[in-house]
Amino acid sequence: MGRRGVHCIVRPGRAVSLPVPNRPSGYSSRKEPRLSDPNCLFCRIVRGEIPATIVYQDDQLVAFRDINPQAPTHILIIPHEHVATLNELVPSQGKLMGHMHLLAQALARAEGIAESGWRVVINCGADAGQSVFHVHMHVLGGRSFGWPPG
Ligand code: DGP
Repeated sequence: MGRRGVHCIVRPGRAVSLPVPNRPSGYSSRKEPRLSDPNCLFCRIVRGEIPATIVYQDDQLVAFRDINPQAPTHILIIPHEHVATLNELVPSQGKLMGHMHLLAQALARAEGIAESGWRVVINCGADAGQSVFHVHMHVLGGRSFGWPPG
């Protein structure tokens, strides 16, 4: 049990080796991420200032149920550190993004949707409908989804 009675459903800190892709053009050159933004809603959830139904947390990530679920399972995974959008991601955060995907997989299993199918969505910017500017991964499942997305 962790902070506020949270259950860890996956074991944090497992070593993962991911292939390192060639650096694509347009990669951000910003080196140091900003750790926390006092006015950011999701930073405030990380700090425990705003309540949320947290299903997992470790020293890098928090996962909690979306306040406006679009499917029977709708969980948001966020990093502790403040990254506004995928456009601001820097190479040193690549492992963190891998960690987010592995947590999504573990949550899908825990929610019983791994076999029926599930979806990961990261909205980036206005045209994608991003409304909270702290990178977050939607983990959705428990119903059929259409394609292409609306
Ligand atoms: P996006 O549109 O990709 O930026 O998704 C933001 C999501 O965040 C949206 O599905 C609703 C959710 N959300 C916004 N405010 C809160 C909150 O205070 N608590 C929780 N649990 N979810 C929130």
